[in-house]
Amino acid sequence: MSTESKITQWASKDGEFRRQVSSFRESISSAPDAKFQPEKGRYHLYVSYACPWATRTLIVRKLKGLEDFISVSVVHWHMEQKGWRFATTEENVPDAGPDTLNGAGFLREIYFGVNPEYAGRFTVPLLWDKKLKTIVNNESSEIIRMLYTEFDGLLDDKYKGVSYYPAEYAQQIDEMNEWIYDTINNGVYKSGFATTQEAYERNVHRVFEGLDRVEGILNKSDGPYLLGKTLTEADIRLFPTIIRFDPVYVQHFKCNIGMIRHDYPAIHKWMQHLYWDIPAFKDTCNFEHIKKHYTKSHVQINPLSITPVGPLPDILPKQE
Ligand SMILES: N[C@@H](CCC(=O)N[C@@H](CS)C(=O)NCC(=O)O)C(=O)O
Repeated sequence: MSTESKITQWASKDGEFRRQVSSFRESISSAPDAKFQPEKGRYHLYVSYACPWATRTLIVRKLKGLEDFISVSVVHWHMEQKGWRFATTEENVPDAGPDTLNGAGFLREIYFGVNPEYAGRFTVPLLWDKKLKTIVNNESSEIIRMLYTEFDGLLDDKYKGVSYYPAEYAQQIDEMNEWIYDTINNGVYKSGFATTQEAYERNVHRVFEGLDRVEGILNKSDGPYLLGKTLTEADIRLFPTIIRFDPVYVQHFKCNIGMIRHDYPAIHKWMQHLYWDIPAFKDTCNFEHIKKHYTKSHVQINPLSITPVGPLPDILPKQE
């Protein structure tokens, strides 16, 4: 992406949004000759609480007990023309702050610091190596998999050997990830960023076909998770989209054929269980950042940047 092109210009000329492939694809690995060895305090995650992809990495960091191992910087929820930026101390933005590691004002400075020719988008999450002062990886689906296993040699027994991608479910998880990513995780963006009626309609129907399919799976599952009794990556990857659905995607991305709370009882129950019963999901969810980011950053969709108040509450309490 040239620095001149508009950061908010998401859709291609045909009106369809196509997500760019991530550029930094190295791995933290416990293999003896690996460049990026697992070490306490060596790595840092740059995230946005608004971003569903970054939130996956925060969920897994907490589930795996890695909070003392991997530090985090949270960007300002407002993404402007130059992309994600860091809040200054004076601004006093709740749950966001300066980049104390690299002293960057904008996330793009970190990308350019590693590669002055970098031509991609300046996305979160970004996994940073403090030792070699470089980017390890900026693809959430790969970052979470490193966290499942590669730090196990350093972790307490409680966390060791706990993988959210166990071999016996790997094939099922991969299959689910594929269509859930296409129709739901990325589907809401394809609906919301479409710039033609046709592209929007094609994609919004696919979002709800995907939700119908998930609803069917949860109805048949002996629960409470997508694959039954075991919490897996499939749940972790779906949750950040579902928790944003009613508060943001219904109105902002025009995914308004139905709502989770009114039309998808099994998905609703699954979401409420994850949020209310497992701290890794609730503690990494920040509705203020979520709601303000989408509605105030995408000025092509919402030129006055007014954030809708409802639906209230952001998530309903569990019914006992
Ligand atoms: N494939 C990436 C996608 C990450 C992504 O698209 N992040 C968005 C925020 S939700 C971003 O940082 N966008 C900034 C931009 O595209 O300029 C991943 O899953 O890690």
